[in-house]
Amino acid sequence: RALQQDLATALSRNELFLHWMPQADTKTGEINGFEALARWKHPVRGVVPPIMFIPVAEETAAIVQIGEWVLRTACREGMRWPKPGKVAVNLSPVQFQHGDIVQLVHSILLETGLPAERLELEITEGVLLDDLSGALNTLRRLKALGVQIAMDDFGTGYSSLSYLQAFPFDRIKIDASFIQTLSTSPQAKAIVRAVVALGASLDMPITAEGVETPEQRAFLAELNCEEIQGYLVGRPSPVVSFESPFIKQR
Ligand code: G
Ligand code: G
Ligand code: MN
Ligand code: NA
Repeated sequence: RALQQDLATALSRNELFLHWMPQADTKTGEINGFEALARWKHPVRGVVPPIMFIPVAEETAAIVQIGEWVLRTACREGMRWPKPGKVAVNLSPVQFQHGDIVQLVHSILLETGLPAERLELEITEGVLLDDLSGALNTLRRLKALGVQIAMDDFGTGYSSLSYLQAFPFDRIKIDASFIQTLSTSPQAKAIVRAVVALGASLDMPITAEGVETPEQRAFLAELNCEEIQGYLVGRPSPVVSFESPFIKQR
């Protein structure tokens, strides 16, 4: 059977669940919040990673329902955390084209009781590609709800700089590929340094993704990069823990 057909029934069969990936203050190590990552427990194939099913869901527009489920479930679970951390949720460009994403976010915040300022929506440049003015209008209305908007995967696509000029993002997430080559690539070092400086001048805090080593963290702390995410902070997990791997518990 095709993945596509199975995906159509995945939601009604309760096969989707969330993993959470912690995001920490680079210097103090304090856990600021978690990114929701969709997982699909396929009855035959086992857990299918999102890089395999999100693109399929986007082609069939199943992502609209799946995205709604992720948003609602993330906000609900976030309300039950032991601390009121940031709830970061990925939005697909397709969710911007179908239905009213602003109305959806608004109603899910009301329904779950999650304070708007705890929700951070991560968008990629794909959102801005074919209808820039429409997308900017939607982003402004989302921001008016009080939610935070982050530019995800920064540095990997096309004309990201013009998007930073066009919209006041609350955060920039530097793509993991730059962090993972820091130790071997002087170019990556220069790019990360420049992006962190850019974020500081634009008043957009930076999250570095894919941080795996203490050396990478030290480099980022030196640059005053605000936040880190990656295996060094914690792996994606179904349960959240606010215990920092950097702060000695006593
Ligand atoms: O968890 P993993 O690193 O395998 O996720 C791969 C990518 O899949 C992530 O970088 C993220 O952009 C995307 N992804 C994960 N969950 C969601 C989701 O709920 N919605 C969307 N649109 N993308 C997601
Ligand atoms: O939204 P985005 O596509 O950036 O989702 C982040 C994904 O990147 C997660 O699903 C996770 O699997 C992956 N990732 C995050 N941090 C690390 C890391 O430190 N090392 C590796 N290898 N993968 C990571
Ligand atoms: Mn993301
Ligand atoms: Na990313």
